[in-house]
Amino acid sequence: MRIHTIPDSTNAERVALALGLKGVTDVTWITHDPEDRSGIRAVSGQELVPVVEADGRVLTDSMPIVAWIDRTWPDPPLWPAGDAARREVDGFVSFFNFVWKVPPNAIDGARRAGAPDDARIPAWAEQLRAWRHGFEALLHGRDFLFGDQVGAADLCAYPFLKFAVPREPDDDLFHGVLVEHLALDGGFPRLKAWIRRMDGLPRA
Ligand SMILES: N[C@@H](CCC(=O)N[C@@H](CS)C(=O)NCC(=O)O)C(=O)O
Repeated sequence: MRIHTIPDSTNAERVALALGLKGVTDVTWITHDPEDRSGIRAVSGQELVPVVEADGRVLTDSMPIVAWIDRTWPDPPLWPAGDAARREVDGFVSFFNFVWKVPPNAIDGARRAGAPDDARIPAWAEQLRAWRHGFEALLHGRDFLFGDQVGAADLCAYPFLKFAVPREPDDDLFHGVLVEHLALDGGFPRLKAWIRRMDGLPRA
């Protein structure tokens, strides 16, 4: 399997974690220059990573890729058994991708557009801080977001939420937004412990 990425890609880390948990090691990572997407476009017809090439197929979009990994290597399962429980996890993934990501992307977009004084930034930042309570609540009485075993919801959220805990600085502007607005302010002990637990998982 070949996986196309860029340095420190959050969405590609979802895939690295899924493959690591499955024990899949036959993976070649191809890291592209973020400023030159021509190779990614040539392979997949679009510019975002991760892109997986496997069995003559080209797959894009990290969580559908994680679902494909789960179907291809069923153990350990990344989604719970039962339609209702699966749907709950899928609902979380949709929330995370289509709702939670909006504020950090909007703040990042405003900064890149040279509008760091955009009046909407404080509201987006406050929304990000408020959502920390929801993650803390999901971790009451269990080690992972939807149960005692790591699963798709954890892989989906962790590469972004990990910036709540100080780590090696990098110069990525989007990561900087997360560091600034997810800081745990000395609270959120379950969220902090979950990030440390996730830090220790294997990656392909
Ligand atoms: N929905 C896609 C989003 C992929 C995505 O945004 N990838 C980022 C890297 S983490 C990227 O390629 N960004 C390029 C850009 O914004 O120009 C997924 O989950 O894979």
